[in-house]
Amino acid sequence: MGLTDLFDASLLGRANQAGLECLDNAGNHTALTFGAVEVRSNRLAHLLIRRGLTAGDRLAVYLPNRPEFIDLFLACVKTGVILVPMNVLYREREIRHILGDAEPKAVVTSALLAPELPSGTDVWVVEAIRRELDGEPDSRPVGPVAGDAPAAICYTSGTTGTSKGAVLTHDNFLANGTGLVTCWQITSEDRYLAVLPLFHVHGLGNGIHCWLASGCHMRLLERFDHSTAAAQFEDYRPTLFFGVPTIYVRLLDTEPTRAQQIGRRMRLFVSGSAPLPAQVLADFAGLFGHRILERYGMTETLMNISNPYHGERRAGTVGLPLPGISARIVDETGSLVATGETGELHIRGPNVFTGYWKRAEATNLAFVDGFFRTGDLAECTPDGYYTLKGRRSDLIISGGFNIYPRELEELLLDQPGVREAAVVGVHDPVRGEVPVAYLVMDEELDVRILRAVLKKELASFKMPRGFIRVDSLPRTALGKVQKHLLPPWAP
Ligand code: MCA
Ligand code: AMP
Repeated sequence: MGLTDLFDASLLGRANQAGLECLDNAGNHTALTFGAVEVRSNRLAHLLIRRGLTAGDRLAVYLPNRPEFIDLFLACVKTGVILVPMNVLYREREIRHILGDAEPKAVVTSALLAPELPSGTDVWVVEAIRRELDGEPDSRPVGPVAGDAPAAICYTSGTTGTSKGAVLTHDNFLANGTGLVTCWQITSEDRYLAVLPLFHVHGLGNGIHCWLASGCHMRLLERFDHSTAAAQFEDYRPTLFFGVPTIYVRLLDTEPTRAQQIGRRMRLFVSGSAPLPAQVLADFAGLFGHRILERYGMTETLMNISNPYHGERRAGTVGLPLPGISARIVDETGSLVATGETGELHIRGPNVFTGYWKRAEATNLAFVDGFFRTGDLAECTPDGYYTLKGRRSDLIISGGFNIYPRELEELLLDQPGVREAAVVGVHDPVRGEVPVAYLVMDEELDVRILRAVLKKELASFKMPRGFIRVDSLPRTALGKVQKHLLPPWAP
């Protein structure tokens, strides 16, 4: 069973029902029935075939949240073409890596973003494609796609500093979508306010799949904007919302009477992608009258562990394994730890990816006894609640976006005058963490020049907030940098 079989309950079964509303930053508004979503993606699927794409080919997307992103995702699902989503904040260096690795036939983007793409890329601009689509048939293009066929390659920054493509199948997304719809009790009565970017699995794997699997209504915003967020809630009157902790911190600015009114209409707020501080959970409950449901996932595995819909949503924990998912915690030797002790979290289940694109060795290392090694440290209580206790590898999560210090350190070392570099995550009340760079220099540190160079090379969320010159980096006898001994940084 491919994903269309799951989505048909909405695309065909609710064809005449309002399904989607998209609002972009310029105020443009598109409202579509599920039937219209079906037809638009069928036409695009025919266009992909006419342009020579077949099952197994890759097609990259470099678009913000807009209806064409959904058309493209569904056209890929229907033809077996593998979607390769790219973060719109990535700059040429980051994009070049993904394109070189995934080797897509083309990149679909907008007229505005097209200049960001490396020269020599086959670029399809949605504004130009639009006219061609009118001539394509409305019907479904080809036969069914197998469940074990890849649906998407999602790039995730590895510990090596280069990002690796996680190959996620139709079955992976299906297991994730059906599990969440069941556990979070999402129905066609829900109204889902979607603000997360569709180029990451939180917005795509959870948001789009819960929408189409349940047949609820979705309002898709181009992006979350904290200055208009409360007004969006008031205007749309959602019952369902998925966010990262930064978004919930931003929502704490809502005026109390407005927050209570919004809360009265809501059914469920879910948080994930980064730790939700217990204080934010408590403050949000006081303001909106809702206890946020926190869950845990990864690009490679989609969702794994979630606090319950009914039952206790325990602060600081990510809850209990989702249906069909096995979790275990092991020590350095691979033995199971005793209850309450910390070790590495391993996950097994139908949600877990098949491996990294063209990286057999990395794939091999990622699995042990059929379990995926998450790299996250965790402990479990006797009643089965998991708490994340940090990571085995270096990772900074800023506003829900991942930053691997190693990538920044390698880039900094390429800059003239930089002899040594160490990047650390520093606590930030809104973004959770922000990166700060410590540099051993052979010459004067000119932060302005450094920033200007990095701006061209890095997505904006990866830009270090501070650049600090030090005489040397603290190291162990074996030469490993002791990041915790670096001098503190204050903004
Ligand atoms: C942020 N920016 C964006 C977007 N989001 N630009 C274009 N499109 C976006 N969608 C840029 C802004 O232009 C600005 O850049 C900077 O980021 C900060 O934006 P600001 O307006 O100050 O936003 P904020 O109020 O701080 O909120 C940021 C945010 C954003 C909306 C929370 O960080 C975000 O969308 N995070 C979600 C990331 C996500 O979906 N992660 C899931 C990964 P400049 O600095 O140049 O001005 S999947 C995952 O982790 C696993 C599987 C899991 O468990 O879910
Ligand atoms: P990504 O590789 O972008 O999918 O990011 C996955 C990582 O995000 C996980 O390995 C965790 O470290 C982190 N993460 C996701 N959800 C949570 C959560 N609820 N609490 C803490 N960390 C989380």
